[in-house]
Parts: sequence; C-alpha cells; structure tokens
Amino acid sequence: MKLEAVELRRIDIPLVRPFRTSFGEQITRDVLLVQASTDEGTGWGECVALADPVYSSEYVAGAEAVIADHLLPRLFTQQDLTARSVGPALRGVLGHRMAKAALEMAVLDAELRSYGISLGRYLGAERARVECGVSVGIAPTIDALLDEVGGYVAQGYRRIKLKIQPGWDLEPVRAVRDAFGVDLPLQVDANTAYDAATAPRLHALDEYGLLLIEQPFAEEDLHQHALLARRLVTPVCLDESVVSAAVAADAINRGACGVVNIKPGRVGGYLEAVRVHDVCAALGVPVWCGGMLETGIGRAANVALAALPNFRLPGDTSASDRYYAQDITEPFVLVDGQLAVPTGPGIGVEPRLDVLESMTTRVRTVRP
Ligand code: OSB
Ligand code: MG
Repeated sequence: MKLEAVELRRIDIPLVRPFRTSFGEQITRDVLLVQASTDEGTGWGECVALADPVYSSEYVAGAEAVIADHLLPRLFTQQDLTARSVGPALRGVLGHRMAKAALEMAVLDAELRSYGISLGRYLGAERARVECGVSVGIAPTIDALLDEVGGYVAQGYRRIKLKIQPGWDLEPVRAVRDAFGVDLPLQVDANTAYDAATAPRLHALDEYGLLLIEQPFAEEDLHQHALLARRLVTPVCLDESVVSAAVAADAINRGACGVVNIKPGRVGGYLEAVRVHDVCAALGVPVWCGGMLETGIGRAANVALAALPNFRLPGDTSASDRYYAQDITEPFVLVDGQLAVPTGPGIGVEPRLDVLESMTTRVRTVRP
C-alpha cells in the first residue's frame, strides 16, 4: 500500500460521569482519531493518550505533534506499506508508543478492509464474545460508590474494578464486599499511587479475596512490585510498567507480576499486544484487556484482541453507555455480561460522520 494522506481529528466527547483516579479526574475525553487514506482504501485509528501526561508521559497534543512531525514523514516514504512494516519504519523514533499505535491501527484497518478480513480473525481471536468488567472511579462517598457498583452489577458486568489510592482503599473494598458478598469478582487498581512507605496498607487488602491488585507502584519500579508479590496471596498485575513484550517477560521472570493488563496503545500497537499476549501465555501468565476510555473505534479493536485465548479474565471493555451517552460508532451493548466481537472487515465499525462533526474541535490533513 501507499499512504496518501492522514487526517488527524481531535474530538471532545463528554463522559456520562466524571472518572476519578489517583492521577486525576476526567470529565470529557479529548480523543485523537486518525484516518489513513491509502491507494487500497482508508482505515481508522484511535490514539489512547489522555489530555494530560498523568497516566503516562504521552498526552494527546504531543501525540498529534509527533505523528505529524516525526512519524508520518517516515511512513510517507514507504513504497510497500503494510501494518507489519509500520513498527520497523518508526523504530528511529524513541518512545511515543501511543502515537505509533494509533498510526499502526489505521494502516492495519485499511489493509484488512482491502483483504476483507476482520481484525479478530487476523489477530487470532477464538471467541465470538468477550466477558466484560467495569472500572469504577474514586467516588465522593462510600454510599455513592455502592450505588454505582450496584448499578453495574445489575447490568450484568462480570467483575468490578475499584480505583484506589492511600486513604481510599480498605474502606471501599470492605464496603463493597459487605454489600455484594465474597462471590463478586473484585479487583483494585492504584495507578502507581503507593510507595515503600504506604505499601503496608496493601498487605491488609490480602484478606478480601481480590482477583488482583493492579499497578500499586511506579512504572519503573519492578522491584517494589516483586517484593509485594512475594508477600501477598493476591496476584499483582502490571499495567503502566508493561510497555513491550520484552518488559512483560522481564517482569514475569523477576516475579513482579502474576497477571498482565494489555493495552495496545501502551505497548505500541495491536501487533505488539499480540506478542505480549504470546509471551505471557508461554510463561503461564493470564492477561486481560485494559481500557483507556476508548470510543467505539478503539473499543472495537480491543474487543477483537480480548477474544484471543490467553485473555482469561474479564477486561475493562465495558459497553459504550458506561462512558458516553452518544458514542461515535453504533454503540457496543452489554448482553449477558459480554460484548460481541465485530465480524466485518478491519475493525468492523465506522464512525458516524454527523456525530463526529458535531464533536470535532480540530482537524488537519497531513500529506507527503
Ligand atoms: O489504569 O486502567 C487504567 C482509564 C484511563 C487510564 C488508565 C486506566 C483507566 C481505567 C478505565 O481504569 C478503563 C476503561 O474502562 O476504559
Ligand atoms: Mg490500570
């Protein structure tokens, strides 16, 4: 394929409720969408970088800039562009995995549409539906938290993930256990909010039968995670730390985690995400699909990935209405706690252009 032009479109899409984590509060989602035009047709990508560099060092305006100024010039010179050649072509640019992932996704979508193959089939999906969990933000009060969790349980979500931070950890976990019982599949995510001094608070979580504790310590601190994993019965799961298949293997071999959260954007794309999946499978470590509050574009691709065999825990692949009153694609609807894997060519969904227009804050087209 030859890349002819790329449209970089920023949209502002309001969340149905504020999403609070240890790193801040999201009220709307500032999303960068990428539409790649090639001589074989077009494809869509979604960049998962947040508005601010608070989850990782990437942020949406930076991703837009690095795509336009550093990544696209390297792709426009490729005479035989395929999704598999995107990574090697961009190797000279360090980091910026979320930006690279968005471009690779758009090229992959265009390529698969030209073959008439779905992303799920291409990646190796083995299920038609995936089990869904939901990530619940830090609430203003315990009562508000129980209300929110109760709503998700009633909708049929297969597991609940509570966002925690020092001071909002034992109390919410205990309250949710007391209200919903020991059989509710429950896990927590700290987004790096703990350190050696506050780690003892996490030891006390071990008696609540959690599925896992996600990323308590800093991205670079595999050692602290390994110390915790040695002390706890509850598995330690890594999110932020796992930026590649090589790091996943290293973390597992050091005993820093027993479960891995896979986010394609964080590892540089869907192809590397499959490599993370494979290396974890080879080492006997289950994975699950994380989320970055994606629109239907990113969600479609995540659901396809989550249908691979080593995705053995419910993902943060919630239904569209958990995030947005109006998604930009046909909404993903929860049925019996599951979402259906799209079967159409490429990612299998398209944005509704009228909805997209109404949410667009900025658009630019980059050409060779
Ligand atoms: O750490 O998993 C995370 C959202 C934004 C950034 C980081 C995280 C999250 C979530 C929500 O937990 C996942 C989702 O439902 O998309
Ligand atoms: Mg996380």
